[in-house]
Amino acid sequence: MNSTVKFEITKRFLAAKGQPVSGQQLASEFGLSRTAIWKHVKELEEEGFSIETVKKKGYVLTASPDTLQAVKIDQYLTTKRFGRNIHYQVTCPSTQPIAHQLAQTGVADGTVVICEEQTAGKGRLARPWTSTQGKGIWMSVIIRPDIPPTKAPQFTLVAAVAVARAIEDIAKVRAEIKWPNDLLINGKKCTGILTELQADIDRVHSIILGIGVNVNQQQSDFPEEIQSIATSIQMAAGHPVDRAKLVASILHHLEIYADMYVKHGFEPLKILWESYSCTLGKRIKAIMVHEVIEGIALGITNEGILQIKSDDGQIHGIYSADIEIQK
Ligand code: BT5
Repeated sequence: MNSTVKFEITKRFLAAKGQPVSGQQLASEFGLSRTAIWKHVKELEEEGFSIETVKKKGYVLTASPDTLQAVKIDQYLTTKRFGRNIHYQVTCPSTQPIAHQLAQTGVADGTVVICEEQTAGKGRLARPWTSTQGKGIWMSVIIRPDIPPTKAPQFTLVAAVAVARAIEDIAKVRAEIKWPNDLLINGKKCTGILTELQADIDRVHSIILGIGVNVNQQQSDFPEEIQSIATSIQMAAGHPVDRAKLVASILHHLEIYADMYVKHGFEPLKILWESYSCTLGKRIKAIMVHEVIEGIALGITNEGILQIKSDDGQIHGIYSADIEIQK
């Protein structure tokens, strides 16, 4: 859980919002010497926190680094379970394999693996996912719903709605959902979702929900090959966005919607999903591994299957594909 002594002390500094926190009081509260408290303060300074010592009053936190360590997210968390256990790393190849390993050790529902930079971030079908240092949200959420594996793919849609709601709440920017796993702002991709599964034939053990959000990149931060298709929330909002606040909001909505889905199925979420969709009613091309289908996107079923009506009037159910929206 998010609760070492250093975590609790930092939490106290953040909650004080620029007011002094007494070293003596912290020492007696945590059963530590004042020197031990001072050592924690020095460690925090090394991590980029600015802390001033005010005589007879205590320590004042004047600035904190723009990072996604557990304590930064925790100050905004409103959830019961999601994000109450956060594994943070500055850099890692990908948060997905770390989450897969943790899931096998039986960690709690809603455990999060998050980092500042991925050196080998991945998308679907082993495609690369660019994860620039300190500019985005690169996280995997471990969810343990009591559902059969056939009901797992809808979690991509549930997560898409949660992220769209969070972007709207925190940045006041409207993102649209492109079935199945992309969020677009002004037609360009700002979020990708990768849903992976640990299951046996009739029961899900864990869903590893990989969520990548471009938050504070400028266009030049993206590699050339994706500059014309990628965007960030900052590029649309016109100002930087607090990533920790956005993570907390994603987890808030994700917990609500995941619980709703497990309890009531996809139907109540479908209306919400449709309200964010930029796919429905459009002429689209669905590109699958062995087949391409063109037609009008009619809607999604309660199973999350996209229905396309091709020119010959036939209705096709698509489980997963890359979608091109035609002009
Ligand atoms: C996705 O795949 O969109 C799923 C991305 C999931 C990323 C998260 S980050 C945390 C967790 N850890 C991981 O390693 N992954 C997950 P797909 O639909 O296959 O889209 C991949 C395509 O998006 C690439 O082929 C590029 O064209 C494009 N792309 C790559 N990086 C991008 C970025 N940062 N922003 C927008 N588009 C990008």
